Amino acid sequence: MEENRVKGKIAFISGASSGIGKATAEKLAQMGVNLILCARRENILNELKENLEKQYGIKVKNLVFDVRNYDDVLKNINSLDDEWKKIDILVNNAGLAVGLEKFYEYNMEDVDKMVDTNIKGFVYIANTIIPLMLATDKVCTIVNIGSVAGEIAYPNGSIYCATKFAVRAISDAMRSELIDKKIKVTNIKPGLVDTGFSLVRFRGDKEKADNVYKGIDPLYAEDIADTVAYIVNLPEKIQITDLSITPLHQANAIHIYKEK
Ligand code: NDP
Ligand code: 8X3
Repeated sequence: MEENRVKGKIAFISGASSGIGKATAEKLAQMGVNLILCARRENILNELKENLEKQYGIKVKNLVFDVRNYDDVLKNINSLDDEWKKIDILVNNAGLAVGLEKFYEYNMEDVDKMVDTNIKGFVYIANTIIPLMLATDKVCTIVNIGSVAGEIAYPNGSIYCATKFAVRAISDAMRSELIDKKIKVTNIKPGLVDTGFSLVRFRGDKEKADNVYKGIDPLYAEDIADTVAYIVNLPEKIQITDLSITPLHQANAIHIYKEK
């Protein structure tokens, strides 16, 4: 096995109760990383904490809050003990799509949900954690979960795509601003990953959600978790800036081959 450079470090993962965030928590726990897990669903986080601590002998701290509420972001992160504030790794992952509709047919509640979670919540988390990372004087890594939707906008995905274009823009600016500091910034852009994502997008309609992954062998959350683990475990001097990752038959957000 490759050298483990992350054992004993601290990772903060937003959106850790499902999909990519949950799989990343499991993968990093397996590598001996202590975890701060954030999401709104407390019961899932509690169960995850119990399992990971028991199975891997690591420490887990759960923070139950909505990333859209800046006061709660500040209150929760600032209330961490000094030892927990020494965060080495941030996986800024919490996000969602709601609806797949023509731009002029979106209702503003759904627009607000996507913008408030994927852009504002994303900013609130990074903005609060970066000063903590700078204070540690250690080499830290921020992994921002963007999307292939942040490279090419597809029909009926205007708002979601815009939020992921924003993740890409902010990641680029962040990386440049931190150029003389010890913080690496990676923007991972996954394609189709079979998680809770489509069920949320289609408001619980399982048939519509399953249809997204029909005729193609999609990625799974564990595939992205392995990629995150690879990135954060690199030698200190190596930074992956951008990384698109798709299933075999997906070229980008709009070009997907599906078997009939
Ligand atoms: P899931 O729906 O499985 O997971 C989303 C996670 O985000 C959950 O843990 C959810 O927790 C959390 N979350 C959502 N809203 C909030 C909020 N307001 N406050 C706190 N946590 C929140 O989807 P994925 O794992 O697929 O999505 C993770 C990220 O990956 C997203 O940013 C998504 O855009 C991105 N992505 C997904 C792709 C895919 O095909 N699946 C492809 C490319 C990118 P809870 O509900 O408990 O709060
Ligand atoms: C999620 C992948 O292609 O459905 O970001 O937008 S896609």
